[in-house]
Amino acid sequence: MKYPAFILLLLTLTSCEQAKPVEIETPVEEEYESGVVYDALVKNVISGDFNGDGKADEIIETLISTVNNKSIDALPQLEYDSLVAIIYKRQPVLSLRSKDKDIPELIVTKNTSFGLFYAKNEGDLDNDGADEISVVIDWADWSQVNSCVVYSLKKNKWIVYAKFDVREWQVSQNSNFNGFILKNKKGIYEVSTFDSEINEVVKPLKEVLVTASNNL
Ligand SMILES: [Ca+2]
Ligand SMILES: [Ca+2]
Repeated sequence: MKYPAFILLLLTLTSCEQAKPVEIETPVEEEYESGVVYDALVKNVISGDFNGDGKADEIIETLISTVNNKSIDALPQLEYDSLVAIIYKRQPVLSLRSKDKDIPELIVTKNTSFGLFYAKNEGDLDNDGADEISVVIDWADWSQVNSCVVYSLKKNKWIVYAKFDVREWQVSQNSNFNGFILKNKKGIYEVSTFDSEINEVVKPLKEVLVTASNNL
């Protein structure tokens, strides 16, 4: 069978496009002053099957300045106030990225943060074959008041699956801390959250699920 030339061209272009590897745009690292001691900002790498295709995925935390589009990977050894000032100056975007083209970038926040305070693959909380991921942001602030947000990838889009109040000391002051979301003896998922009136409280996960309308 003979195809007209333009169809052959179209077929060639289409197959070229499919074969093209998907590359994540990697921002350039910040340049750091010589003679100044820097501490690395440790980036979380979270493994799991987040799109439910049966293959393991890796999601990598990124913190990129919107001022110069460079990755913030270290901070100088200065007082905390000065570090907060640097972050305010850099105006970073915190996101989670994967090399898998089926997993879109998850923008965690465009507000001032040092990255993630906490991240965990929570397993498949809603039994749809794909893992959920929980994160707590390391805000550039002076407060222990925070929230844990659970994300789920649905139809190629990240949605907020659950959200609840936490205090950072729940993690930092507990050497045995093994997660905000745990199964109880009956196999029901429960969250360790924080209520301003009754302090730390354990409640069923279903009570902190975010409804679809809140995701619009
Ligand atoms: Ca996968
Ligand atoms: Ca799931």
